Amino acid sequence: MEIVFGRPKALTKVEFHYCPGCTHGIIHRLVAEIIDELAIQGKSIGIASVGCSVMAYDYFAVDMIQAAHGRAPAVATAVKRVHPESVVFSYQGDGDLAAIGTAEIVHAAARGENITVIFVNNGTYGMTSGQMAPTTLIGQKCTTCPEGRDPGRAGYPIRMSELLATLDGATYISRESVHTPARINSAKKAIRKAFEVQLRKEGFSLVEILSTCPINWGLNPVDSLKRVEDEMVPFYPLGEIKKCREV
Ligand SMILES: Cc1ncc(C[n+]2csc(CCOP(=O)(O)OP(=O)(O)O)c2C)c(N)n1
Ligand code: SF4
Repeated sequence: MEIVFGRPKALTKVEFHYCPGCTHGIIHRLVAEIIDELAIQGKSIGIASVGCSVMAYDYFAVDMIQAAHGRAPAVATAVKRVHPESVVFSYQGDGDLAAIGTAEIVHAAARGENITVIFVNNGTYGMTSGQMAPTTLIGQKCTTCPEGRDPGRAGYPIRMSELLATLDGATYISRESVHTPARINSAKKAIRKAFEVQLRKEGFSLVEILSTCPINWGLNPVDSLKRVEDEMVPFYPLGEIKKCREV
């Protein structure tokens, strides 16, 4: 019998540690499928950040480096400049990329570094137990804002993708989600485009993916997917924000 669905070659056999209902695992799989389809496993180098995905270095069957909080785009810059024929991607949460790593991501995009960023936005600091992130929605409860995020005290959530899209150095930016099968397919297409931009040496590409954190949101996996649709998507609209050249 022909096997039509299997584990991507670009994923190791290590079992994910993610909580039930966490969509980090789906996103890992999509990245790995694209690495397989583009046949770039041998020349891919991933930069894991901090946060729940810190152990991405155990999961992707490619060369991996782990960067301190927020510094993944700077590390990716160095790796790509030293090894321009490699395919370099960072995998970063919103606490990592949009808080302590704001400077690194903004300047990597502004410089038009030929790297690909996978930005996983779950609106919270997942690993450290659900503190407020720059992306936490107004009114969203978290351990450091138990009454819900109050803009008078904590300001407003940042739409990182729109912000980065204003930079001339950014070539391709899309916001995706993985809360339905159709959205998973769309996210996969965007990840492919982002890697293709890098392969064509056309500059900085980033795919933001709205993701769940059931354990810290205090919701079951099904209600977490519903929350993405009902609460996150209205504030973080899906689709390509900066289109690349179509080939
Ligand atoms: C310099 C530094 N500051 C703080 C931390 C603690 N820390 C580890 S993970 C994390 C939150 C990460 O959240 P996010 O990037 O949103 O990823 P998630 O866990 O939600 O996937 C923090 C604050 C750290 N590791 N390094
Ligand atoms: S804490 Fe949240 S982001 Fe981390 S693995 Fe669990 S559900 Fe996923």
